[in-house]
Amino acid sequence: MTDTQSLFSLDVDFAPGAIYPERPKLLIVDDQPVNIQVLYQVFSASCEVFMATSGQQALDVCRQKDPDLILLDVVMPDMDGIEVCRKLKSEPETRDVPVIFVTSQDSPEEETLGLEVSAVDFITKPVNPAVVKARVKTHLMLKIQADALRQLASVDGLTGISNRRIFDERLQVEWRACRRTDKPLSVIMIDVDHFKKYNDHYGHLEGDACLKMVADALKGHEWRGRDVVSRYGGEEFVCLMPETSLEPALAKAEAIRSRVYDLAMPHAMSGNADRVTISVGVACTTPKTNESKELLSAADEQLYKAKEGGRNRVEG
Ligand code: GH3
Ligand code: MG
Ligand code: MG
Ligand code: MG
Repeated sequence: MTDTQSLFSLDVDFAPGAIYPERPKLLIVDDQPVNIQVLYQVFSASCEVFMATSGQQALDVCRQKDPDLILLDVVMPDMDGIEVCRKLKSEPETRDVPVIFVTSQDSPEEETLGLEVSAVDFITKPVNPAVVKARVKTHLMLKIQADALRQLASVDGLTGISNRRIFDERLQVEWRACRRTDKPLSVIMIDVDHFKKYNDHYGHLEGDACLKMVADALKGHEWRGRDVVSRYGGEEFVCLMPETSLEPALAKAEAIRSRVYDLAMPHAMSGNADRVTISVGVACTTPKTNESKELLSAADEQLYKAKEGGRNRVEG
């Protein structure tokens, strides 16, 4: 492989659907600029290279740039590579980035310690360009494969929004965060009205298209960074709004309901509306216990009330 070729020019097709980035993002960390220079020359043609000369800078650049792989020096004055790696692995945003240690400390103890803090590989200085390139390529491929699997496991195939697994995970995280900070947490539950009749009348494929339209209407709203919008199952959707009290959550729910109404998707069997409508239940609490499921049950109860009250409405 020459320097001007993509690292993936010898594509091995291990991840169905995996898209190899044209220029994978590589972070090189070393307190000696001359060492960075050596690695930069190996990778600058095939990767987008970021550099850091201290442990703290490495953490900052990693959070900002979201690299696909890190080449990490071990011995550094402020924070050594082992500590940097521990910190990266303890944060959800950075824990999946593979770390390869590059160090002159080549004792078995050092290597063991490196692997114990979840580094994927260990390369000793002075580096051999062909070897470091081959190892980086292998770990980049594994990273891309893992990204593809993570994507498959978190996105709903029909609508492209996150699935229930992600929602349940985020609910746990945000429940704990709001409990710690004494902030309210709101949930909006959405259910398409008379959807069984829709399928029966228009067919299952049209039903699928309808669910996609509803999901797009949800996605199209302005959400805040920590909000989560998921397909909860079947024709049910759910939104999580951390640090949001009942009133703004109700306003959001009403905006969603009217947006779906305004899509005016024909539904001949919907009763009065003649179009696809949704019923929405909203609940809010400031978490005090461990029982996050109570918030979902409360939203579900409100959803039931909206159905009982004649559908195409918000309760909370
Ligand atoms: P209600 O107004 O009380 O909610 O009535 P409903 O008919 O919407 O509720 P019900 O739970 O009886 O029916 C939900 C229907 O949603 C039944 C199921 O076939 C359909 N459904 C669930 N998932 C999918 C899907 O992925 N695609 C399609 N087309 N239909 C689905
Ligand atoms: Mg060093
Ligand atoms: Mg339902
Ligand atoms: Mg329904």
